[in-house]
Amino acid sequence: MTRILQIGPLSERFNQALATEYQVTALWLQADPQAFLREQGEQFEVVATSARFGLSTEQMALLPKLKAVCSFGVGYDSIAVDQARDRGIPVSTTPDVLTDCVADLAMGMLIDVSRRIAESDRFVRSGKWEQAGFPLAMRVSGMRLGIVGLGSIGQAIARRAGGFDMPVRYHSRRPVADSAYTHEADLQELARWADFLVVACPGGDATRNLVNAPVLEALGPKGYLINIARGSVVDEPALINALQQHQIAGAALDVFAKEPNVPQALRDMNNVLLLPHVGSATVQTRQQMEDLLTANIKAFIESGKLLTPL
Ligand code: 8YV
Repeated sequence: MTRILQIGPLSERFNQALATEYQVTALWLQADPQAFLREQGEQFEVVATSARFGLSTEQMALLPKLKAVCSFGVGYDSIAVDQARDRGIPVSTTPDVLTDCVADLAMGMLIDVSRRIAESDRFVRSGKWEQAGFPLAMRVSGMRLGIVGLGSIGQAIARRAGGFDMPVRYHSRRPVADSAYTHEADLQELARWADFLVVACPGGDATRNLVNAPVLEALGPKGYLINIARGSVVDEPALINALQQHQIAGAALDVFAKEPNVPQALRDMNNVLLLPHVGSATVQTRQQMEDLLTANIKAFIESGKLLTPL
């Protein structure tokens, strides 16, 4: 029977269902996970993990019989995909099922930070409304939206922005074929043009600190940054500096450089919306992500093929 190594816990229902169906070892329950892998890593053929728990280069090296990696989530920057490719090990993620929810949240964050929704909620709760009126906010409809990365999530954000009559342009390494939106090869130029810059590209080495000090400066004092991708894409100290120097108007962040640690400087600012990495976190989407993870594991064990390989 194929032995599965599960790196970290998902929902209780998922953990139980997987363990009922297959022979599963929970790595997170081992006293010393690394020592466990050194001693027993050779028995596992399939890894079940998530974008959060990943599978490091060191871990993968301790799994000599590994044949497939099945992950929950669309990001794979935490998984040693280069080593997997070199060893001919296929990796699956859970694309598409989370696209709508992440794009919905990106629009929600954009509207929140510009119309100052969370900030005005704090204003009412603290009793300040009885002393003064709330300052004016920034318009959303008709404003310019720059998207970094026009994959399926970026495209879903662009479609939603159409409902707000927002002109859309995007930056990516290569123009997306047949896209109706204008490609901007220079990210600084896109930031200069945009009122809102939404980060929707993959994380990892290729995009590390792509949104840096010059890009934030180009976004300018009336521009907002929204990040639903990975904290690694934004130079976090440069972002804090740009906010403190009022070089940009505000930011809405669902992801951070060292989750779950959010720098105090960001927490101290009223024009910053902070969310605990909840882009895909709805009952419906998380269920679909777990179902797709299970379906990938089942397909691999039964047919040797993943349903949604990278
Ligand atoms: C996940 C994510 O919720 O899909 C991704 O890449 O970041 C989120 O949807 C989370 O990271 C799962 O572990």
